[in-house]
Amino acid sequence: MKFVDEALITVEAGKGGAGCLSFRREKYIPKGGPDGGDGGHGGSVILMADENLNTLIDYRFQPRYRADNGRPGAGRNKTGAGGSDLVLKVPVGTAIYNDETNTLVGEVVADGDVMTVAGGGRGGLGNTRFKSSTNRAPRRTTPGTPGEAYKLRLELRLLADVGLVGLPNAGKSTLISQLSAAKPKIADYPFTTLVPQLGVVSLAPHRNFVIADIPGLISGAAEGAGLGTRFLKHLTRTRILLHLVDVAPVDEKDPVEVVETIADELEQFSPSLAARERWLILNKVDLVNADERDAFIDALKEAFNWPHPVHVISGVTGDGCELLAYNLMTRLEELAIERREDPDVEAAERAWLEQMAEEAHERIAELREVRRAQRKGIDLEPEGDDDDDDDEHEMEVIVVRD
Ligand SMILES: Nc1nc2c(ncn2[C@@H]2O[C@H](COP(=O)(O)OP(=O)(O)OP(=O)(O)O)[C@@H](O)[C@H]2O)c(=O)[nH]1
Ligand SMILES: [Mg+2]
Repeated sequence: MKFVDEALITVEAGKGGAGCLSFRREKYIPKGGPDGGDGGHGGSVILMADENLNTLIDYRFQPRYRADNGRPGAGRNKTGAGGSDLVLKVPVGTAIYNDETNTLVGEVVADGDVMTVAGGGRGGLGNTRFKSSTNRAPRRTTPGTPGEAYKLRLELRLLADVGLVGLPNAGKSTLISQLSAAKPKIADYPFTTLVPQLGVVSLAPHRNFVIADIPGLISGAAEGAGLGTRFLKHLTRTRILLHLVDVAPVDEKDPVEVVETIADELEQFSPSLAARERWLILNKVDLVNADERDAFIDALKEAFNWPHPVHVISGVTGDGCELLAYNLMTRLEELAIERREDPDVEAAERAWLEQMAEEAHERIAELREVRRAQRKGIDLEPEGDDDDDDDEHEMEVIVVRD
């Protein structure tokens, strides 16, 4: 199924039903009092997180949603039936923005989380409500109030503990397939991975974490080169990033420079994401001659002078991968304990996550504007067409093989 991580939808809650104007009319009771019931409440539109979903594709096909109206009240003081709520299932990790004000409405981050995004209108009052000692035959009723209506932007940001970054071909997908049961496509050309993939790394019962593989970044990614940086938003919920680098690339590029390039792209996308704990993974060591390996790696480590852990692995042979998984698990557990034990750490982490989400959201909105402007310049769009969400564009990748 196609991976879609943004969708623009309109939601409209149901109107409240009108209050009823009615008087008792019964045999032998010539002047019965008022008996008009209230209208029913309108149905609300509710989003619910469902762990079985991992794409927002359905919302591209069907962008408009309306909940039922409440039914009008009736005589004999009968309240109208309430309109049913409309429950829309979305993937876990969906953030909801009001598209007009560009503000975050909320997010659903655990299976079954619900959020009312448009509240149903209130039912009107029937004339019974207006009965008083001075007015025994009120003819007054109120109509129901309208339901709330909004234009919402849904943004999926996947939930993972560890995220992979690196150039295309660095071996990200190979590593995730080595560590987890995920079976991503692996090939010796750039942009093999077109959409994010998640893998669960299991060390023991209750000791597992989720790792996210995203499309590779290239120089200029922040301006949209290659697949661009938009998939980086899927790393904004992670705790640790792994920066993979091929230590023996066919083009013989300097690994230190390559890593700096990617770090610059990260920085341009979101400074707070770039400042996240990022481990350096020197990959493809199997390609270095066994007798030169130690000296080569030592020299590289010195050149990098990395502030966080450095691991030397081969995603293909599996060398160093088990230790990497173990150290990641241990570090994630350590971070979780720190958050649990110190409310300040927890608050700082929450602020950090929010900041990353905000920067990602802003950056992607800017890129969307750039794309829209580019398209407007290239082909003439019909007036008023603001259907800006055809990310299908971005899935078209030209692979250059030499
Ligand atoms: N010799 C060797 N080759 C590797 C290693 N890891 C990955 N490769 C090869 O490198 C190529 C690219 O690997 P991928 O895992 O597809 O790389 P990627 O980073 O996911 O690339 P994109 O999806 O294009 O961003 C493939 O031909 C892999 O077989 C390794 O540790 N050693
Ligand atoms: Mg890949």
